[in-house]
Amino acid sequence: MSAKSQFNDVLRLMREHHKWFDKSIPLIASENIPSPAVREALMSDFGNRYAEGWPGERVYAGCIYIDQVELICNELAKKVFRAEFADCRPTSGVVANLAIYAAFSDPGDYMMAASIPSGGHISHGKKEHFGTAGLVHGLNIEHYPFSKEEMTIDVDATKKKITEMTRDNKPPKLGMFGGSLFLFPHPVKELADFMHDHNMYVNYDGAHVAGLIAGGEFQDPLKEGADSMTMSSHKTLWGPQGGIIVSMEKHSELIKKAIFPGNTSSHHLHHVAGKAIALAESLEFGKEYAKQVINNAKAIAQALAGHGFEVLGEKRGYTASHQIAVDVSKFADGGTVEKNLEKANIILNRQLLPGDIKSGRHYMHPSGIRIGVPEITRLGMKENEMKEIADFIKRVVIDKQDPSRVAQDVSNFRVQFKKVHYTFDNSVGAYEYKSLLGIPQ
Ligand code: DSN
Repeated sequence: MSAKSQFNDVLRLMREHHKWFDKSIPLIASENIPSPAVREALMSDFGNRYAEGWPGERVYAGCIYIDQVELICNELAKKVFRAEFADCRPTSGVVANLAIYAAFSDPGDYMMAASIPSGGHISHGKKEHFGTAGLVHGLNIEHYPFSKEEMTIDVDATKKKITEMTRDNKPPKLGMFGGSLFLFPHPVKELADFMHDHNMYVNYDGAHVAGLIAGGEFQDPLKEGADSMTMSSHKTLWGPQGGIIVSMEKHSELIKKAIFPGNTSSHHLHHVAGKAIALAESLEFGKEYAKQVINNAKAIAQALAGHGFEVLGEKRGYTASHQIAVDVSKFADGGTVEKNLEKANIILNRQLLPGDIKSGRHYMHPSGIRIGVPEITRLGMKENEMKEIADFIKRVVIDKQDPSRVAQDVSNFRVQFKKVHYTFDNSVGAYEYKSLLGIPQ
């Protein structure tokens, strides 16, 4: 195959991807659709430059405009997250977590975190599972005791575990809250003082829920006692892919050094511009959006439960966040369900649920699926649409209808939802392909 035909293939495949998402229902909990302004930032020349260091103290020339944008970005992040200090340079949530590990711990130290089936993220993981914390920073990980019924960390059992670890000469240095399967707030205010009294630092990984925290509709980790909060800039917060750290001022110097030179060189300046735009949108529209996200997540949970699905967290109203977890094992394994729904243009991911590893389930065939509503909410969908989506899911998973038939109905349903909402300018379609080469869509 010639280089020119592969060049053309890439351009064609990107257009195909846009067309597909334009007629699909995107339900991946860790994704969102950025505004046209964020997409414009990603196309700018900022992405071709270097700006190592802090604004005004760069290692490179050529940063006059870049510095101004980065300062705006940090100011906005402080305002949005009600923080004394913000640094928008981490290039991802994983890099943000690595910077916190470097700032607050040494290799060989112990960290408390949630296990993957209890919602923890790979970047909090053990070395033997190739998790970032263990593999890259050499941390030893101990998992929080977790209550499946409450779908959150068990406070009393955690205090007992920290006490025992301290007694056994394995005192934890860092408590990591937050994660990827994240239905209800974690007990930061219940545990932060206890952890500080045990000489621990407390970080909250708000990758998933940053947009909800920005809108004031989830917990407020820094107020509740966390030393720092790491996050992704592209999940419920609707920016470009990347990371942000916010903290108290007293930790700022440690964190800055841990980010540069510790964990970044180029910090993807087009993404910093995009983060600034997303944060400005969040300041203006974030509260209304966060409320609707949570209402939508509750509505889809109720509709699915009404169809006979086992939605986790029933006792607590299924969810207080942007996502729900569904045990689909009485119909098929999560991997099969994910694949069948994808054929119907309903895009979500399979999910390990608490107890899955113990019962010998592989992550390719877990018992669950995870459904997130950040992207469909940004497309303007509300509670009624959640019922329609639950019907589509039932038709594929329970009624075993031909997914291609459902895909047609999904495509018709999507016709009314082509624009990004909660932004200053949505003149370009959400998934409209804008070609610099003048290639028609
Ligand atoms: N693993 C991703 C998720 O929660 O989907 C986040 O990095």
